[in-house]
Amino acid sequence: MLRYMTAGESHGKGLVIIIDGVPSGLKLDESCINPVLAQRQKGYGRGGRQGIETDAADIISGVRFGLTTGAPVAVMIKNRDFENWKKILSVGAVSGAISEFNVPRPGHADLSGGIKYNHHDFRNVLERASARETAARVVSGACAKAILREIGVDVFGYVINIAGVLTDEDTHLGIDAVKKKISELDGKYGANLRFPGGHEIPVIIRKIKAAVEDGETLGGVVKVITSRLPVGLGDYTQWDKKLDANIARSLMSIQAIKGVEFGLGFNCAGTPGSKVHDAIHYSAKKGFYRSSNNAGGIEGGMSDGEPLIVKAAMKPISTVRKGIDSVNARTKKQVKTIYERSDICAVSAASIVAEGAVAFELANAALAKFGGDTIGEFKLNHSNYMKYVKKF
Ligand code: EPS
Repeated sequence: MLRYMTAGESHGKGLVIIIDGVPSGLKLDESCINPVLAQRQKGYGRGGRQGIETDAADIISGVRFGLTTGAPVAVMIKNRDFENWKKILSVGAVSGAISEFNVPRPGHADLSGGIKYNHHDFRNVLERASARETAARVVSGACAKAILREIGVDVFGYVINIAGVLTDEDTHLGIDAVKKKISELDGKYGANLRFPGGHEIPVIIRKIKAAVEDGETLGGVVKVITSRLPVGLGDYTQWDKKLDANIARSLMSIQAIKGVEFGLGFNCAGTPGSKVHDAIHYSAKKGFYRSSNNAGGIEGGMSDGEPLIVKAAMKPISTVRKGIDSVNARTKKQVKTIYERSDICAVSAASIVAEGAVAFELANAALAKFGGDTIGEFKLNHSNYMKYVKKF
């Protein structure tokens, strides 16, 4: 079983992730992780913090001579901003007054977390709840993608909607064509939005600029797709083995995600059954296949052999410069929230995090199906299974 845990505060010394259950013999080094960390930092609309950080993975265990050993993989990412927060985030006791963060931001973990853990200084909550933690999470995604690559599976996350400006230009494109289009558009506009609709990018840039001026923040929708995903990952026989359930849980655990849908998703509810369900066909070359993919590649909690299609909606970031009504937890006075610094729009970053979350669940399901001690065993079992599927 593949699992991970993270630790670390947004402005503390750094972030740590331990990934357990990585098979031995997997090629893994910092060069598999750092490009993804860099991607996560990009995207028009990110705040001043990204100018301070240059996220870099430091692998501290589980890898020898560029190959995993089967032992837990531990990775550290330093927070460069810690230099500016040494006193406020000190592990040891400090002398002198430390200013408290007493006004909870609606939409953030501040108030519920403060009540739960008895912190009137919400700094103790927000530092851990912060989306800074997603830097550590993409490490597990990069590791999962390296596992999936061994059996030819690719996973890609991108953006299809920012603040209501959306595109469906990706709908009939495969993963490679979507990647190519995004790379061309990111090169052309330099906004790194990971958005595949050329006409809409200037509109989105204008919207983000307006949000900066208005002291607002913006949300959006990310989409994750796959290629060459084998049929039969996940399981219909028990609730906690269902692939869609596990992917939904992983996506919902990402900061600011408020909704997840597979394939036709919520639109299934108003469409008749004969139009929702993907008719089954067979050809000697392709085997069983579908002429549509409203299921988003998952039926009965298992991959059905079609590409996975899952979307996640991100709410606007809850640190809003124009302020929102709140209450000072010490004085109980009604006040506006206080603004330190924030991103305006981080949907493109969320698409990288979502890609990693989906990859993680797919790698976990693939290891459950094909065996997870060594990469050699994993690949052999996958290849035998694919021969069996072809003959079925
Ligand atoms: C975040 C607030 C901002 C974001 C941060 C998430 O940090 P700061 O308060 O330092 O400006 O930049 O995200 C990251 C640092 C990151 O690397 O993604 C929050 O409150 O969630």
